[in-house]
Amino acid sequence: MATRRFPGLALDELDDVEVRPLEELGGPRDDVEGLIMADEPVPLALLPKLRIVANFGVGYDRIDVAACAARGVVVTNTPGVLDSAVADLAFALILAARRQIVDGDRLVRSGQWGRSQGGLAEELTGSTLGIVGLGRIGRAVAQRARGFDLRVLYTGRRPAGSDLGELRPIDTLLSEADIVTLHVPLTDETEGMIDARRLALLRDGSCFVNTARGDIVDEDALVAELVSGRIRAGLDVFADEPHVPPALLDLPNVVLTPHLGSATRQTREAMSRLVVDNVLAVARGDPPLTPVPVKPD
Ligand code: 8YV
Repeated sequence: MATRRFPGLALDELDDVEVRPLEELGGPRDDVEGLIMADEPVPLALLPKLRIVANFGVGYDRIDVAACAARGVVVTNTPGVLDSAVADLAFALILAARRQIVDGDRLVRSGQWGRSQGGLAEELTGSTLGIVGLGRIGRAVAQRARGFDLRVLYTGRRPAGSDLGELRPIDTLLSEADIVTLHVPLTDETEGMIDARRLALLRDGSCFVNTARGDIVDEDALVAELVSGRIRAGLDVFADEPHVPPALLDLPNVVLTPHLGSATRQTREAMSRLVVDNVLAVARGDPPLTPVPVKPD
């Protein structure tokens, strides 16, 4: 069963796939052995014969992996194939917010160009980029930063001395960077990690970008900082998608996108390929290619 029609031809390699949103499941289904979905809670009680949950995405914060493991259900995700797309979008948001691209677009469309060109933006080249989480996606962001001559600071488990930048404790990174971009998964440790106190550490005029998960940030506190006009932001993710805090909608200092991080044709097709390869492996009785690790309770 797939909760929606995922892109690409790979899905056609699976026989007998029913496309049905989980909320339309109705009752128990003992004919479903594989579930393809995008970071949704798994209705284990309704799917007694389930063998694999193949998540279309790298983040799996809404899947109870331990409960699945206890039932013998394998959970897989799609790491690696979306790093470039997400890093590209992070830079798109950085450039859009920093160079006032959306504001400029509005100015042109409203016929105001000529009367005004808008205020001057802040240059990206040569500024300091803080990467919160130097995992696969964070590293792809750091590599792109080289082309903009950015000084890179990062938090993460990698030892100091990485050639991609300078390791900093998170509070120091937030107060030193001109641009902060989040690339940690949503976990118990990272939920609400960027709280009001940490947001207050951001420098005046700095730019905050989130392509990871909305719940990593105290959204109310972020909205308050943006309403005050003290910082800029590029936001692709929100705490309660597709709900976006109404206070953000008219702000000129925030660029909003609808969770587009992995949304390129190439990446989404690669994600579908990996999803299907995981399902086929488990169907054959082989180990899955990219299983999600089960953490001990
Ligand atoms: C979504 C994502 O899975 O990989 C992730 O963690 O958030 C995205 O790739 C994708 O947008 C499908 O909803």
